[in-house]
Amino acid sequence: MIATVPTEKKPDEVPPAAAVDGEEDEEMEEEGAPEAQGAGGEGKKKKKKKKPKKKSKLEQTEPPTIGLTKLFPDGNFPEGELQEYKDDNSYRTTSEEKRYDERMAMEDPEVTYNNIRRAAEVHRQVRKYARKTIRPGMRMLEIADLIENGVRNLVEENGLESGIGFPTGLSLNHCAAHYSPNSGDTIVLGEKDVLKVDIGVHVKGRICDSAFTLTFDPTYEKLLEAVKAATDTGVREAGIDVRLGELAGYIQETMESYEVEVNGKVLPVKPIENLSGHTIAPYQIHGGKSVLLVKNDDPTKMEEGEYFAIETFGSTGRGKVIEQGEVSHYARKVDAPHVPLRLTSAKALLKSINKNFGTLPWCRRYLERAGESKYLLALNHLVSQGIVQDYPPLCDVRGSMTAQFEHTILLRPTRKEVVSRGDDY
Ligand code: 57R
Ligand code: CO
Repeated sequence: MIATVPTEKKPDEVPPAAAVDGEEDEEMEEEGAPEAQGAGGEGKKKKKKKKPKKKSKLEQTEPPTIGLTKLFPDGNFPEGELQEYKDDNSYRTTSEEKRYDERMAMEDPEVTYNNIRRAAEVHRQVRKYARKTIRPGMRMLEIADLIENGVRNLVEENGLESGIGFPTGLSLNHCAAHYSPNSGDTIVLGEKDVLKVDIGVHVKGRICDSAFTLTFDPTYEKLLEAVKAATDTGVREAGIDVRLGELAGYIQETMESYEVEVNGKVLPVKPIENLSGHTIAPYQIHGGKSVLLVKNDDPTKMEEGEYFAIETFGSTGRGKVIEQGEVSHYARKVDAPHVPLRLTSAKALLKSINKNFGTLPWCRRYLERAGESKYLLALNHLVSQGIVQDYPPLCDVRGSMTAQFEHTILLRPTRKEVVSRGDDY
């Protein structure tokens, strides 16, 4: 079960092959030393039966359990889909200077693309298993566990060095983002549900943020198609010096060119106006720049070296979300104020948050997994003091349906790399 990435591979750029469908490499081994060659060829060497050399081909298991450093022993992880810059940045593809900059980047452990590529390969392998395993009738807690166990195994979770990038998003139907089950959650996935699966994987703080939508009946297929196309437009039109407000316009245009027929009623697909893609910084899921989904006059430009999460959300409702329901998602603010905490339990909880998560987002289940209990009072105190940000579920009107697709892209000096691209989306 190995995901292969569709990239226009230059022969010299073939990534190290991970185990592929187990066929034996017929590396032939000649048994024994060759005999002396007689003049007349007599004593010609009798060809002994070639014994195929057993080469151990490590294959990922189901459920996925093998750490990827075992599958990519030389530490080189598959490159993502490459897309060349357009217009007055197309020179970059062949620019000696830019290619030099990239070689330097690869040598610098802080910048090397192998961290995000390792995170992306974990993402591909875990979502491949999730897509074929998630079925109606499963509890949301069960679905969260199968995804998170896969991520922890394959990224070889190791404190803040490598692990889960943010809470597994499993938002349903009219809810578009920031829902994950809390302990005791009894919600069961239904036949008619539209499920957004948003998975985060990090290596040394480089977070691969990618999401897809699952449905189990055809009613909303067109909605998924619209959002997948809008995200692909965003990925294609993104590039160095591109203005965020303009990029939003291209996304909106694609999204609004679709409609969905639901029980005989034709509904327009609306981009959700108050959700967005975002830059990603080391250990920081939202790097400060937002890529909205409706045309606007934000002149902010995309810059070389930036990591972007290009994600779009489409809805059959108002195309606007509000905060609704019990909170599961939290993150310590990057620039949290250093206020004296009267509540000692809050001081202890903050210590645990800094140790286990730093500024990476987390949910209540991860806090409990880190050994915390009866923490809600202290947690709400940290939120009220502005030290921790809470992220309630974001939902459009009840009865509407929302979908999401998301990729992480790198604006490398020579070209754009869609690092989370797979053969699924
Ligand atoms: O990517 C606490 C998380 N993010 C997980 C992901 O867009 C994020 O609100 C943040 O766990 C915290 C949004 N945009 C406004 C700024 C206009 C949402 C929706 C997409 C999502 C989940 C996101 C958003 N904001 N930050 C990343
Ligand atoms: Co995101």
